Amino acid sequence: MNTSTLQREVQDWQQLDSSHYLHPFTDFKALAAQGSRIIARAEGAYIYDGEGRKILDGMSGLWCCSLGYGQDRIADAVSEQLRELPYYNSFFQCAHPPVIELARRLSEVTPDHINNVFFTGSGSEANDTCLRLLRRYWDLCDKPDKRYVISRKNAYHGSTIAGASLGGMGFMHKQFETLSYVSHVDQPYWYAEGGDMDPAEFGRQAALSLEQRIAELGSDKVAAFIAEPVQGAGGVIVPPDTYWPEIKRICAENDVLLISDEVICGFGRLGQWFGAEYFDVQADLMPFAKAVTNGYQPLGGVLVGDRCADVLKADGGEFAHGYTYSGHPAACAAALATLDLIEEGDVIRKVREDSAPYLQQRWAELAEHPLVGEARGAGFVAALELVADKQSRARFDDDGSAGTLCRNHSFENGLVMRAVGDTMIIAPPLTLTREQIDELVDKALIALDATRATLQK
Ligand code: PXG
Repeated sequence: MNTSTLQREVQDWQQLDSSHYLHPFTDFKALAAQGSRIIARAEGAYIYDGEGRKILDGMSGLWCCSLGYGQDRIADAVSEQLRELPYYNSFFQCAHPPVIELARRLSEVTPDHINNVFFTGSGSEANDTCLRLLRRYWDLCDKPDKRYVISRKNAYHGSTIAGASLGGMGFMHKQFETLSYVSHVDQPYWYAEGGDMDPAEFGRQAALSLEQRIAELGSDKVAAFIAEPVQGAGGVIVPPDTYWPEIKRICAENDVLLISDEVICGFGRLGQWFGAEYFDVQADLMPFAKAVTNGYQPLGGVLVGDRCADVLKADGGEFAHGYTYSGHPAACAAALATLDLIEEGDVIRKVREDSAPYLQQRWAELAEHPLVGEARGAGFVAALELVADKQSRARFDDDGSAGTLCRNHSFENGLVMRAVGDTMIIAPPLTLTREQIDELVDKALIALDATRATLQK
């Protein structure tokens, strides 16, 4: 196909797109004026746009394609499963081999105290399921007053009513009625909120806001605390080392269940199977999604610790919850193939011992750039804070404009970086080679230089 035909095709796609397709988290009018980026295909760590440009995908799709694209084993597993048994449900005492096998495999890769799983179609549904599980669990424990779920400001837990209520995004809360029994406490975001405090002290203080809220509500009223091990969509916020040990203590002392939202951190992102393990946390519930199928099929779920599962399974009666696509055979087949690839490729150990330390070392070099106030990260996630003044950490006046500029320069220069306000974030495929890590950091640097040049105009 010659370029002019391709150009026309892209424009046609853009036209049809803005006429008929309501995108997620999108200003429809702005999109129609600008036209969407049409992504046509993908291979390895790269996506290709409608003009055939090759772009290193620093976000693994949307934090989900952790093994990169072109994984034929997953595609074949899905296709075979669709021919064998394309659908059957797990209601009415039915089950099928892929869902049972996946439940078994997940209990192998989770910490010892987690041996059960409830399947959903997404991370949001997984967090809805957490709320349903919590209520059932505490009712069965004869503690029906334990109703409150404490979460954190600037958390992201999905976009259903439950997910978005659990999340701590003010701009989302403005657009619907949040659940009355969700309460938000401080996040451990040292760079933005730590001021002159030292990070360790700040981490402790952020954790103590949970203790204080539990005291205000009464520990007999609090069901659980939910948190991402590292906040993802909020801007890759890596808590100070002091944070999680305090959280563990507070939950244990107050008999408050701990939910580790593993939708982003799960399946190797931090160089451990789960983010909770990276921080040495034993969670009671672990919602997951995304990388479990390498993004090849929509699948989520909640990994349920023995403490809850034992109660539900003993004399719990019917747990009146489930989705048509809970444990969809093709999605389970995709997950099984993904687990095979992770295990056979020794992916997580390689990330932990080799590629993550290299990525973090190279990423840290970006802190030298005049626009960068902080370069931070953990495992295979990382962030840059763009600031007007490094010394005072002063932001640019128009919050988000520098981030958007940098994101656009980055894309034009062949790298997907995401902007959260003026925080640039990456979560690239775990399979990046050292050469590709160099390419990523080099391209990020070019994007920073271009952003600075534009800002100075
Ligand atoms: N929990 C966490 C920690 C997430 O990151 C969800 C739950 C919800 O999952 P579903 O599958 O329902 O989307 C997520 C999703 C972003 C972005 O802009 C992040 C997510 C979704 C969409 C956009 O970084 N995370």
